[in-house]
Amino acid sequence: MSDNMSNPKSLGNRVGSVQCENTTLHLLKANDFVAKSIRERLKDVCVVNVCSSPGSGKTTLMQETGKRLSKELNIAVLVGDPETERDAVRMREVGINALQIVTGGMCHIEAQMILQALDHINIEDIDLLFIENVGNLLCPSAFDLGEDYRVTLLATTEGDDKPKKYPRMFLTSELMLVSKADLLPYVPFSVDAVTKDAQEVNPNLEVITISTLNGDGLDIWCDWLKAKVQRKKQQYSELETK
Ligand SMILES: Nc1nc2c(ncn2[C@@H]2O[C@H](COP(=O)(O)OP(=O)(O)OP(=O)(O)O)[C@@H](O)[C@H]2O)c(=O)[nH]1
Ligand SMILES: [Mg+2]
Repeated sequence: MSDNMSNPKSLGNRVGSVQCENTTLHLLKANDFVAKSIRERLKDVCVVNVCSSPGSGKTTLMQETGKRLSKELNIAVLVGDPETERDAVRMREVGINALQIVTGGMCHIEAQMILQALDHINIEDIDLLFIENVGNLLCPSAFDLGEDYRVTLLATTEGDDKPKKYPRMFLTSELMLVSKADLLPYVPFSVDAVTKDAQEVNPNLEVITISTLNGDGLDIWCDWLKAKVQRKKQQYSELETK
């Protein structure tokens, strides 16, 4: 009996091609629909979607930001990971209101996950909602989560060639944070080169260089955030008075 006959799933020697419909596009359309309803719901909350490769320093940055801003702003974090609640635990340890979204192995957060999570936090009291996305420079870039701003961290240990290799992430971000700046003396990484490449991908991209270890750039980052929260509140009060 030929291999083809014994295994009904084998394609054997068949030749030709199959034109597959791109169902991912439909998935993204559905995602965008949910993202729009999140924006409707969070009209007076500034939402910042924080993206990066695994380990670039997202959770550590949320911890430091919480420590610096929690007296002025009510902050909550929705943190996505394929498995474990470790990041939410780390944030709660420093007093940040954090809810873990366990994606069950998925490499990104989708808008419907945010919508479900919103039912579990007291959103009325929140000024600033961070979403820590799953560590990945590819898939999260395609999913609008209803955020106002997308911020992408790129650590000095990752290499300065990443913006052109993963352009969509940088194209869809408002701000790039060059993280782990304290390691610059030890790694072959040029802030000028990465800024040039990233701004060739997205001329409107702002860039701040930070280190959570020695505090470099964190005041500039916090001022950036406070200005965005203020702007969102102003937009909301203008909407209300119309
Ligand atoms: N040298 C240095 N190390 C840092 C800095 N920020 C974070 N780290 C370290 O980098 C490692 C990863 O940091 P995390 O904050 O867990 O990174 P993450 O992006 O949240 O990681 P995932 O959630 O797994 O994607 C930890 O060992 C941190 O202590 C920094 O500014 N400088
Ligand atoms: Mg993390």
